[in-house]
Amino acid sequence: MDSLINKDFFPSGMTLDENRIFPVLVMSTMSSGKSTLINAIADREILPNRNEACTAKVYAILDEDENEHPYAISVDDKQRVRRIEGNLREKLDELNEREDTEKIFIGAQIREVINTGKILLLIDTPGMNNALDERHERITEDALQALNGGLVLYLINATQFGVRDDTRLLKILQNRLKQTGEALRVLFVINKVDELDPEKEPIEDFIPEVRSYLIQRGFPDPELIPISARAASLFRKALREEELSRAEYRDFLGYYENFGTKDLRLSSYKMGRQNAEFFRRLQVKGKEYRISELNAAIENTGITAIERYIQNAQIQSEERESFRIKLPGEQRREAEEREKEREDLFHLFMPLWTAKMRTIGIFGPRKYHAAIINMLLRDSLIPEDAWRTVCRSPGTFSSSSSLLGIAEELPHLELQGDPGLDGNYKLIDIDIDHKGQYKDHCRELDRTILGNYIKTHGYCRIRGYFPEPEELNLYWRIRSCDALVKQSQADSLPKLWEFLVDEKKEFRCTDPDLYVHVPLYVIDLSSFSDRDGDWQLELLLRRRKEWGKEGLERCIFVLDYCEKLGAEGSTLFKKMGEICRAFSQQLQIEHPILVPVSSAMSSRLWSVGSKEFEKVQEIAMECHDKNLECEKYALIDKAVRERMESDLSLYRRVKDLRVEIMAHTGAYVLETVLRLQMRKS
Ligand SMILES: Nc1nc2c(ncn2[C@@H]2O[C@H](COP(=O)(O)OP(=O)(O)OP(=O)(O)O)[C@@H](O)[C@H]2O)c(=O)[nH]1
Ligand SMILES: [Mg+2]
Repeated sequence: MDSLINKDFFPSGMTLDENRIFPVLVMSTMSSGKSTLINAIADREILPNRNEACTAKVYAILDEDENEHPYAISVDDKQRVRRIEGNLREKLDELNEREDTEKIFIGAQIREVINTGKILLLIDTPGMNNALDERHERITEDALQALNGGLVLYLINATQFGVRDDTRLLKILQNRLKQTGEALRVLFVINKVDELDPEKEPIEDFIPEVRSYLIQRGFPDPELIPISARAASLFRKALREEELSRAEYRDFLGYYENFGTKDLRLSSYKMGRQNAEFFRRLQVKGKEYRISELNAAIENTGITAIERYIQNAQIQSEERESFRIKLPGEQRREAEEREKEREDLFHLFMPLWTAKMRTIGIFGPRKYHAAIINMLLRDSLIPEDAWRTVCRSPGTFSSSSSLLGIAEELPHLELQGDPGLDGNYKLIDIDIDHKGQYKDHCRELDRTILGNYIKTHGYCRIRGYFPEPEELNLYWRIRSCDALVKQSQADSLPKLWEFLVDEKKEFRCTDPDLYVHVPLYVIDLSSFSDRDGDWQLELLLRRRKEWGKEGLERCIFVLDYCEKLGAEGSTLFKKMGEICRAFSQQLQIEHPILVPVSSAMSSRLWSVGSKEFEKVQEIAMECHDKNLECEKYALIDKAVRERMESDLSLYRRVKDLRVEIMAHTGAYVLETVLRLQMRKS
């Protein structure tokens, strides 16, 4: 079924999912105690109630389970909304009088009612008295028309039973029920029962009388509960330790006499489908008992309290969200805050590959970028040894430059890598589910087996399912793909991958940065100043020719193998200086982005489970001995550094030793820089 209340009951400026609302509308003739009853249920004096035509507008109280501080939102006749806080009682009295007020929404906790999938909306209406104000009838009728389902509490004033206005109002209710059918239920509440004179009009006579009156008016099986809303509201006020006025105190005493100590137990008179004959007498071993008396006795045994308790526990075990009325501005603000929070958390818990990213190309003279890729993937899935095995096995070795591509078929994630000067290898096809189990080709695959697979099968597709934030299919395809040249006309990268994988073809690749948005160039920092360094520079100069100066300036230079440097912190500092000089003198690049890392350490850390304290501690000691604090020496501009600092402080909130060391390996710095570069590209 659709929503129980029409959307147009709410002004357009207010966001409430009407499908989540369970409406309970209270209606009656004038001064029957509707507002008093609602105040008693809400356990606070929030609605205006007086002994004269009082409620003039529709009041709707939204039960916000977590909200201890009521607030209101007024809607005027032009559907403008305004939030009201502070002394609500006074302000609501004022709004009640104003001509242009149309409806008032109140957000307040109704303690004894627990919201489930639907949220209670208690609606107070103006009491009908045609002689006084015809508008009241129309307002009430409109509110009733908004209900497609839910519950109507129809109050019958015991002191004015059967007046003409009641007949009219019952007719209106009945017309609506004909339209809604079963979805809308009605409970008849006989109020002011305390005013009945027990001598002249005993309650057990009065209730059947009301019942037959309702049956005559076309309600064939009415459910009835007699109450005293005023007594309830005064007892609750006393419990809240609020000051009672003199009149209230007088009534309080009288009510207490009746309800507190003696035997006026109205709850035992509730008349529903099951106990319609509560006034009937039963025989137990020849002695007569009234059903209502037995009900009262049952109530007193405490069993019903347990039942209510069980019911509440059952309801509370359901998953519930808190609910609040929102106005447009607040909504926007909140959405922004939420987005910000989400983004922060995202940073904290999501590895880079789930971020919205573009193609990252990994370049550099070294063949073994596995550790760097593991670092970015926050995993150790790609076995370093496996790469070495593959690359070194004769016959699969090619002298051509080829491209290592790690791609995910979702459009926002691609990783490509250049394995260096040589390397012609493919990986296997494995499915991994989020529990780390490998399906399809190979079940309990460990990293060595993965290596062997790479050797024999020639290519690999690893598909992982990751549970958060939504299920992701992550595909990596790692294979030789010189094909990019031949297939550069191919309209989409995924198609190209498909082609390559299916054909198992090998092509030469001359333009590996074809699809790269953010180039990541890996330098071996530990050997940069010896002969190897000259060779590395030589390669960089070649890149400069291919990519131009801007190409290199776009690059993030990952200075790897920091763990191999000397233990003194100044060593890294000195090395950074050397690199900067070389960049400026030989490549004419003044402000390169330089991120020192230790991919080996980071990769090792990712391979250690977060619960393997001993291993983590071992790595921590090693980092400490090596004085490894890569994050301190990154050469990045000020804004990036600030972002990095705030990211790091966020990471450090998770007081986990692993996180702390991971920061020292430069992993998070690299992620931050990458994210910012990706946003720019
Ligand atoms: N004796 C007695 N008086 C009650 C009871 N409930 C409410 N009253 C009194 O009845 C008067 C009207 O109560 P309201 O709660 O304003 O009634 P209402 O139905 O909201 O009135 P309108 O909004 O004008 O239709 C007040 O003086 C209440 O104190 C009750 O259970 N017993
Ligand atoms: Mg009222």
